[in-house]
Amino acid sequence: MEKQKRVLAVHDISCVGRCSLTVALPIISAAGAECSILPTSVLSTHTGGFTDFTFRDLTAEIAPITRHWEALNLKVDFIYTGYLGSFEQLELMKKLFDDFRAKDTLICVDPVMGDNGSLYDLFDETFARGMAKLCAKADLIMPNLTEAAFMTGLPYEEKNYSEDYVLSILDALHGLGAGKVVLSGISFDETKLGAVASDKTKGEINYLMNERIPGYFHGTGDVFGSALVGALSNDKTLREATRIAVDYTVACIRRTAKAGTEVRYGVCFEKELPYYIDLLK
Ligand code: PXL
Repeated sequence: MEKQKRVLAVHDISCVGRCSLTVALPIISAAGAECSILPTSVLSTHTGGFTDFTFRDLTAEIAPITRHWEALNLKVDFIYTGYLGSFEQLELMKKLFDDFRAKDTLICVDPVMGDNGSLYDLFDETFARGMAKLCAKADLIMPNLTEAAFMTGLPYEEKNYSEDYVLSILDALHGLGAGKVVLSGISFDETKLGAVASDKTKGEINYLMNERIPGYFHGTGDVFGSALVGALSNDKTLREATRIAVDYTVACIRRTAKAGTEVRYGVCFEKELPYYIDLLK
């Protein structure tokens, strides 16, 4: 029997709205990995499209929780961070990486901060610079184009950009420090959308595209990131894992568009889990 991998997912709990931990746990579990969690905050809903949401910061819990794990001599194969709510949490993540990085641990940072050219509520440009410093300590980062632009200081281009533009962003992202970059939200023509996976250690850049389904769908970044980490935990290469994450995310979006559900409640990823598991075979 091969050893089951352990992924530590560090995100908020948005109780309603299908993002962060309510997405990471089921998807990473479906991939067959053990998904341990470190919740960074608890919100009644996520912050996109809802007003009057509650927000309970859990920063004070992080050090005691991780101290207990250290006493257990806990080992993790992947650390996967997403939504972080404060500078203090960025600092605590740097310590977490130092404390739990073993020889084969892959540190994956999704610098969740924005989409479509703007930052989510509660974030600003100073935070983006702080997040860029956290990315320096990661093996793999997975920003979308908006987050990439805010972290590198390069302009955000909405459409009609060239491959040179994407290559310059990738270059700047690698410059932050990570050897592996998966940049999502890439589109060279109106009908296709996908991601580019760049593995500097191998000198490989691959574009993984699929159909663009018109509209904006909330929480897709977390579906994508979780599916990517889940696939990597199945020993897929970065290129294969990105292909799987793109195809699964598009299937979830297609199902949501057909169902016509309110997009702020997230994508219908659950019924596409069998498809994800098939992709992993
Ligand atoms: O899906 C990203 C995300 C995660 N967590 C919270 C959010 C968002 C995006 O809006 O608000 C709390």
